[in-house]
Amino acid sequence: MSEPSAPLILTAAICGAEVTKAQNPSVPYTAPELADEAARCFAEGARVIHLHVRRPDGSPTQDRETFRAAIEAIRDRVPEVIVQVSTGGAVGMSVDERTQPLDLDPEFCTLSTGTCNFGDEVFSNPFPLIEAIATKARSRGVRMEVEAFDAGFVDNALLLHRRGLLPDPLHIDFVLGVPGAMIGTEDRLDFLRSTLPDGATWMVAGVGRYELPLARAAIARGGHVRVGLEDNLFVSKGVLAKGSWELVRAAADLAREAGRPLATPEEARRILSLRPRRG
Ligand code: KMH
Ligand code: ZN
Repeated sequence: MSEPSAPLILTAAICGAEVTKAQNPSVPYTAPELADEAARCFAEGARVIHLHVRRPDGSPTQDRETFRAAIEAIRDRVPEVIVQVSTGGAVGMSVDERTQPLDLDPEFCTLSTGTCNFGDEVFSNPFPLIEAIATKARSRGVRMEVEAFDAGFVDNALLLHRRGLLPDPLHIDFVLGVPGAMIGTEDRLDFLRSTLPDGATWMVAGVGRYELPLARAAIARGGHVRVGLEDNLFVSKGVLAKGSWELVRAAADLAREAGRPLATPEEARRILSLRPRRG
């Protein structure tokens, strides 16, 4: 478990699958827009870009070639940044659709380890689907970040870990505040942290109004933090963020206040146990 003074890894969730330009014009859709936003977030201190991609009309896709174009554009602008591809995609996508970006041998991906309500829909992750995604990621040497939207997701991740499908050390993102799943209060965070084995690393992604309060709580407890328009469109009540970079800046300000240095890209790769990039 990391110390409250340990380097802090900030992840920027710049796009997501659900938020739209109609809600916030700064949501990026195209490869150049994604690369511009990634560069701005990196400049503010983000070391990981959690990546979804869109069709030109903004609809979510997990298309391999769309991911390839986005990753290449991001790499051209910010070669040092860690790109984490989503295998969650959008509600209703098949496992074959969701795992397409793994064919590109990314260094990092997500793995949602349970099923929950997601607004008025259901984010469905039955065990055979979770195991199929984990098996494909493992076979290609892609490091996985567990996305835990609820307490049972953590228990499922521990089960997969015991079965050898999730390698050591576990790295878990507590995604709290999704309508229909666990809320983003500090008592929930403290309970979830208490369930982790020694050596696991953890972070929070607070959804909506929970984003910055949970970031502050995680920073104080030695955890890592994800912010960005995927999770929250506003920098303060009623004020749209000008981009994910503004939310990264707010999280970096919280880190400075708390005396947490921001991780360099090298430190972030070491803390996250990432393998060296293959080009
Ligand atoms: N869009 C959500 C339904 C992930 O990226 O791995 C799932 C999600 C998780 O965003
Ligand atoms: Zn996502």
